[in-house]
Parts: sequence; structure tokens; C-alpha cells
Amino acid sequence: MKLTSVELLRLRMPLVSAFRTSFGVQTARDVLLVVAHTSDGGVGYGECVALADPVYSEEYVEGAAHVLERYLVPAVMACNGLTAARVSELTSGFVGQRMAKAALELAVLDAQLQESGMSLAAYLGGTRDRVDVGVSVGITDTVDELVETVGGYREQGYGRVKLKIEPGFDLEPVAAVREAFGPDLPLQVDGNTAYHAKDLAHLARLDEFGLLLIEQPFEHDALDLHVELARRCTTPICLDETLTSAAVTARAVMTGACSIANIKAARMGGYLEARRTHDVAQALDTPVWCGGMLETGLGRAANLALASLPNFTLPGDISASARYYADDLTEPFTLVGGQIEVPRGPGLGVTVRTDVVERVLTSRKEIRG
Ligand code: SMG
Ligand code: MG
Repeated sequence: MKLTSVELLRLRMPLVSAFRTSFGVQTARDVLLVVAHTSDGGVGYGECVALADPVYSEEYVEGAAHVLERYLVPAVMACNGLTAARVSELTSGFVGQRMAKAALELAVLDAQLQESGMSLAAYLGGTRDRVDVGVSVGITDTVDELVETVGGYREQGYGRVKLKIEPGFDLEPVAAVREAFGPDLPLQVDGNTAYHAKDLAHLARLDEFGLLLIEQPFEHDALDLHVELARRCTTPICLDETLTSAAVTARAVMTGACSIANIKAARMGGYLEARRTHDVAQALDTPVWCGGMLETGLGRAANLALASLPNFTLPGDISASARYYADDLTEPFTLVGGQIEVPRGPGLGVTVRTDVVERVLTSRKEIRG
């Protein structure tokens, strides 16, 4: 396989409701799509999940588009006999840029798998036709509003709920949700790196709410603080922002900084490294689940394929299309019995709704070999 051209599409997709985390509020998604065109006439899509600003990680969408155009796409386009497995090696001379690399790798992988007629789930080693999913609920102005929002999602059929927390919005909202929905609601929290060493004793009080896990309360490189919280709590600690590769994940587990891993392929440079991370975690008896970055149907399709692997034993942040977008870029994913079906068709297994893409398109750039 050889790439003949790559398009970088920028889209502006309004979110159906604002999403507030300790990083700030998002009301729309500035989406970057990588479209790979092959010499055999194939087309593959990869969604780059970098946020508009460098708050979740160093990457941001404008920078990712630049790095793809200037460095990553030319490095991959020069290759004859290209396969998705070669993308990480061809771009390894450029430090970091994992979300940009992941999007390019996924576009190549989608094209490759469509050509061979294999689904992404089958290629990765998925073993389930549908996967358990949950919903990630943003910070609200009041605790009453949070309880009402969670109630709405429960009515829609979400079985597992994740609450975003930050200093000043943690014990009270968690207690209220636990009280309103009872001890059987699978509930977890995500601090998105907003806490510091002085908060250790406070965070340990989350133990009384019977949570599934506490996700990334401290900064990405603060392994020691996560180890200390794990020592003080019986609730499992899960890492997100910290886990940038299979090797980093193994180190985090072995040092006791986490006993559960959130896997996001984009944070790790691609779906192939995500699969390796799944395998390493499984070897270390560490359950994993699939994180989310408010993906459109394209990224969601890939996440569903990943989440169908056997060690994804906890529900993922992979909600139905309607939780994010009024008009998704693919046929909408829907929730049935707390689960979403894994696409079966070749590659990502979805059809891109080009009419929707054209409607939300803000810019298009074509890179030729
Ligand atoms: O895709 O449903 C989703 C969002 C899940 O909470 C979610 N993602 O830290 O896990 C996380 C956040 C990161 C993105 S928002 C800044
Ligand atoms: Mg997180």
C-alpha cells in the first residue's frame, strides 16, 4: 500500500450539552479528521482527539494539524509497502505527538482493513459483539442539577456513571448521587489532575461511597501521590493522563500507582499500542476500560472495537451518539440494555455521512506526495 494524498479536515461540532471538567467548559468539539487516500483507490479515516487547548495533554488541535502536515504525513507518504504497523516506526523520529500519530495510524489502518475485508475489532482480537458502556457526567453549578442530570442518563439506560470532580465539588456531589440512586449504582469519579498532596486525606474520604474507582486525581507525572492514595484507600485507583504507553502502564501498575487502567488509544499513540497495553495489563492481572474524548462516530467506532477485547472488563466512556451530537458523522450509535454494538464491517465499519461533514466543515487541506 502507498498513500497518494492525505486530507486534513477541520470540523466544528456543537455538543448537545456543555461538558465541564476541572480543565474548563467545552460547548463544541473542534474535530480534526485525517483522510488517507491509497494508490489502490482506498480511503481510510482517523479522528484526532486533541482538544482545542493543551489542557488534557500537551497536544492541541491546531498543533496536531500542523505536525501532521509538516512532519508525520510526509514521513508516512514516502513509504512504499506501507502498513498500519509501520506508521509508528516511520514517525518515531518525532517526539511525542501521540494523538496526531494515532489519527494517522488509524486512517492507514482503516484503509488497509477495508482492502482486506477485515473489521478493526477482528484485527485487534476483539471477542464481544457488544460492550458495556457508561456515561461521563460533567461538573454542574449545583448538586441538585447533578442529581437531575444523572437521573436523566439513568432513564436513558446508562448502567454506569462517572462523575467529574474537582476541589470544592467532590464529597458532597458524590454523596448526593449515591444517596439518590442507592448503593447498587456502579459509580466512579475522575479528578483530571486537579488535586495536590495536601488533598490526600480529603480524597481518602471518597472510600465511604463504594466507588468502582478514583481516576487520575493528581498530575500526570505524580506516580508517588497515586501510590500514597492507593495505600490510604480501599477504592481502586485508576490512571488516565499518566498512561502514555504499554511500558508506562506496566511501571504504574508495578509501583502500585494504579490497579485499573483507562486505555485511550490516542493518548498512547495509536490502537496498536493500546492493544499492547491491554495485553500487558492482562498479564499483570489489571483490568482495563476504554476512555473517551468526546469522539464523533468515527472515533467511537474504533473505541468500540478496542473495548471488545477480553480484558476490557469495566464499562467504557463510550456513550451513544445522542449524548454528544445532534448529528453525528456516522449512523448514530444507540444504547441497548446499557450496551452498544461493536461495528462488524471492514475497517471502522461505519459509513461517513458526507452531507454532515460538509455542513460542519471549517477547513480542508490536501497533502500530496
Ligand atoms: O467521551 O464520553 C466521553 C468523555 C469522557 O470524561 C471523559 N473524558 O479525562 O476521561 C477524561 C475525559 C477527557 C476529555 S474531557 C477534557
Ligand atoms: Mg479521565
